[in-house]
Amino acid sequence: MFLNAVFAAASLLAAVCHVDALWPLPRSLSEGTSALRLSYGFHITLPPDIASPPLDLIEAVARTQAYLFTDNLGRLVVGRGASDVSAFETAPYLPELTLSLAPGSTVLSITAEAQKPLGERDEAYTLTVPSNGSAASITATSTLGLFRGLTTFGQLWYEYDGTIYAINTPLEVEDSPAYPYRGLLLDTARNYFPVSDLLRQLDAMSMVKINQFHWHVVDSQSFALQIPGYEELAEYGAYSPQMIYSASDVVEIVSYAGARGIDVLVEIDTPGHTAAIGDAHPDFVACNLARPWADYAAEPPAGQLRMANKTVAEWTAGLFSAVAEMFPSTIVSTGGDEVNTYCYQEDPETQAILKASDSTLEEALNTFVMGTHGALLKAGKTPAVWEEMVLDYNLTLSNETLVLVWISSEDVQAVAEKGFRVIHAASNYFYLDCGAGEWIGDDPSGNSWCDPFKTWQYTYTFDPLANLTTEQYPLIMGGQQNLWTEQSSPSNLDPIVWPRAASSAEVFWSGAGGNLTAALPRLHDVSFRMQQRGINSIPLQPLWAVQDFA
Ligand code: CP6
Repeated sequence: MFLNAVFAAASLLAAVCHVDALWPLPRSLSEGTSALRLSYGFHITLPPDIASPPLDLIEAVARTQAYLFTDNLGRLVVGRGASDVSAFETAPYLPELTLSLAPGSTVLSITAEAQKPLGERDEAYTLTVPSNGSAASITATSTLGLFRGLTTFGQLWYEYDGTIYAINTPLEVEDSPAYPYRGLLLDTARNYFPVSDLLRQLDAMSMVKINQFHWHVVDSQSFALQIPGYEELAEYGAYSPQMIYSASDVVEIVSYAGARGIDVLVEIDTPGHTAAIGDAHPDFVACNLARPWADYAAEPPAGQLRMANKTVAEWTAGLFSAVAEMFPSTIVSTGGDEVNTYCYQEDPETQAILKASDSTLEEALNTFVMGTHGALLKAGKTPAVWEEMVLDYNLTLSNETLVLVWISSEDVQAVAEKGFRVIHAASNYFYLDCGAGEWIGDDPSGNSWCDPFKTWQYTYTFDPLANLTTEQYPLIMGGQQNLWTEQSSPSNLDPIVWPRAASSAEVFWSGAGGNLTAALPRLHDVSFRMQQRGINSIPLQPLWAVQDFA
């Protein structure tokens, strides 16, 4: 009786002081309460049966090993009451982590696995950490799975007074993502970000197993991408010659991403959001700098491609062929949000073309989109579009088209009813930014000072399958948080994104239904670990906060 009570109290304590920092939570996790120390000679062994392991796997192993000794995630745990250091002062030492691929696995690089089509990316792994000092192991059927396992392994370790230790062994993790697409959108057109800032975002993304960088690289404000054969666009449309992503920058970004299990989905938003194309090609753009701008565009400056013009449509298709060659991803976005029809009604040239061909604006849009999507399909790509392209217009889009829902998560149902695959990106859950409203003076009241900004807690409560039928579930590919950068620059990039963007990373890896109270200390640890690795992630609570609110 007495003993039972002691055991009950002990296990309750273990539950309350559950201090590991796994994020996102694995699909299946079983962990004990024994401490384990990392041996000073600890090493990670590559799969012995691979003759020449891919370079990106070798480098990932080296990074993981180095982080174990530099993350120093210790002060947090002590502050939480796990200050009985004797528990690990006598703990066994872990000498080794062995990686192995299941027999018969095809050995590709992490990069090649990450760049596969959605649904073919094998991210599953098993991680075992015994408590007695015998070797830990990660097994998988792909190098990408091994990489995800390394990320999880790296989250187990704390530091106290020079000792690196884990407190939750023996540990068994069996893991794979609930959704294949877990993304982050960054807009580099409203404000420019140096390449080093983007690489740092990729580091942070990989820490929480985000696997898709949606790069909204150009927009009406600036055209920052140098495209072979179309160099004039950045030459005239960028903010400055320094604020351009060169073709070699793109190679660097894409390869840095790939080595961290991230695919780069580039977006050239068309036919709206294209005023900057008019800097190089004034004739291609209607309503460029029209007044008042609010009649012609969602935000200034107005200007969108003369999509009804055959020359413009063919030129744009050619642009997508060139873009498709720059990016190894199988997905490319042609945008399609916020097309302003009034602009085309007011554009004499567009009206003359429509009249001469006896066609409607919608037909012209369909021809234009069939051109850009045709170029992508010919290059072996899957087109992605914003939701208006399927909800507001009757276009003959391929069934394979991926649809990004941004206006409201309530629109997901309608997109799914049309049979398209969906990526959740809606402003009512997934927007990281403080919007354009304040800048253009929409709401001087001060009430919505930071709309559509969402807290990590709110994003975390999202259910990706809400209001859908079971038949529609397979259409949900995952989702992403978005940073539009009208009011962000390198000065606030990390703090406005991290750790909030980790919120959807867990929703789409682990599935809906996570517990907010239990998530807070784990996410706080993620943020702290990010800071240790040079990402300026913000805190969620005082450094020494006691976590036992429950
Ligand atoms: N830019 C582009 C934007 C937005 C979109 N597309 C946007 C719209 C509404 C809000 C925030 C951002 N700034 N190209 C919508 C996909 Cl609230």
